[in-house]
Amino acid sequence: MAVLDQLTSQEAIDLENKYGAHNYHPLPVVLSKGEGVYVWDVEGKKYYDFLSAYSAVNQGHCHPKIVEALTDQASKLTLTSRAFYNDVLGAYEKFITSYFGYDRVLPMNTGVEGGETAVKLTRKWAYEVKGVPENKAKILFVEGNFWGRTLGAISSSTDPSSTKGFGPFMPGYEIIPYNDLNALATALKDPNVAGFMVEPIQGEAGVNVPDENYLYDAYQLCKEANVLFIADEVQTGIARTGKLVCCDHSGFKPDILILGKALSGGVFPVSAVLARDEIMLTIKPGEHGSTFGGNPLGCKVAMAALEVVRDENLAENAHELGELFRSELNSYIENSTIVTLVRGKGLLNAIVINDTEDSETAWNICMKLKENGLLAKPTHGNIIRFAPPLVMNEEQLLDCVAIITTTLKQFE
Ligand code: IF1
Repeated sequence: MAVLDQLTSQEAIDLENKYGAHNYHPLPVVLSKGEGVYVWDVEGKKYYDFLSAYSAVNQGHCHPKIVEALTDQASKLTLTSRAFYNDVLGAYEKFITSYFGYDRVLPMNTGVEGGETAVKLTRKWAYEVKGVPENKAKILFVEGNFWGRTLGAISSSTDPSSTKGFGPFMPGYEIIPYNDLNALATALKDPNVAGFMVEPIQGEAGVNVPDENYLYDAYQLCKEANVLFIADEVQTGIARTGKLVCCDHSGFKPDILILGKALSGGVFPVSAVLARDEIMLTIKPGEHGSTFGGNPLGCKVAMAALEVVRDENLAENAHELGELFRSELNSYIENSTIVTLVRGKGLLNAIVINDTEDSETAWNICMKLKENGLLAKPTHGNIIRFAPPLVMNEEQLLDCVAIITTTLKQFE
């Protein structure tokens, strides 16, 4: 069979099993086309995408404006490296710093590179501005965090599936409980603490939404301790939770803002770290970067992706449809024996199945959802994350609610 022939689903799965690393356990569906809120498998079956590539396609699959930006630039200039200037990066930097309200941006590619960049900036700032003794800077992380798969990222993880077998780990990290201001206040007593990195809502941990006042009060505690508040908005940013970034719900601007995923609408890997001059200018020429960081292709795609968010009012849409989704699911939960709660903000939501973490129930529900035309995947055993593209309309959302509740009924 020539690999380029149209594969059946099973043939595609067999190829991955035979030739690829087994670092994922995907739902058995093989996608070949995406458009807006829909994806199609190789046999032509149509699905609602309720994962959005982990919130990377907030603007919908293959958004024409973003794809056009990609194809236009792709035939002009894709990559110069930062050894030379190009005619796109500066314009992008002006655009994105104005869009989010920061002095400067350091462009990278993946979300975890954004996190690594934020950690390096925080340490540099600690030594050059705060006056922490060399190599003594500490960064606080919270239990249940997830910011990627590099050794720097997993060194802060409390999840054995992220850490087991990958030691030894990065020093200078301290883990405190999430949503616990007393624990943060105690940890901030250490003068060597330089930063506090946190997801405004913990995605991978199961869409954990902290108390309403947590983020703002945490930010104030950091300010009083001269510690940088680092918001990992790789998953919660770009309108996903009903505001441009999730911290906007709490009315403060993080000292360092990390963006990724939907920054490019899922068309090209683009991440960004935004900060004020005092922090960003601690990194000098030759001290940090990446081959593709700030490439003209990614910059054009990101500008188009951000224009779509603004022009199509995706944050407002996510807010309204999120309210509707949780209201509909809460009505269902009143008479459910298997679903204990629905939680989230905007269109980042999850339901908790009242079963043990290692139960097959959530997986089996997702397999049945797939049969019924909706794709979602469990996170941590008994939690199912629901995160459709933010371009969804009310009729489509209610159609999805019907699919979800009809499917759940089969497990009651
Ligand atoms: C996988 C999880 C989600 C992230 C936050 C940084 C990153 C991520 C809050 C790193 C990435 C991805 C990674 C992907 C699956 C997905 C994921 F389940 F792993 F945790 F979304 F919840 N900060 N999350 O969520 O960004 O380097 O991947 O671009 O590794 O399986 P990245």
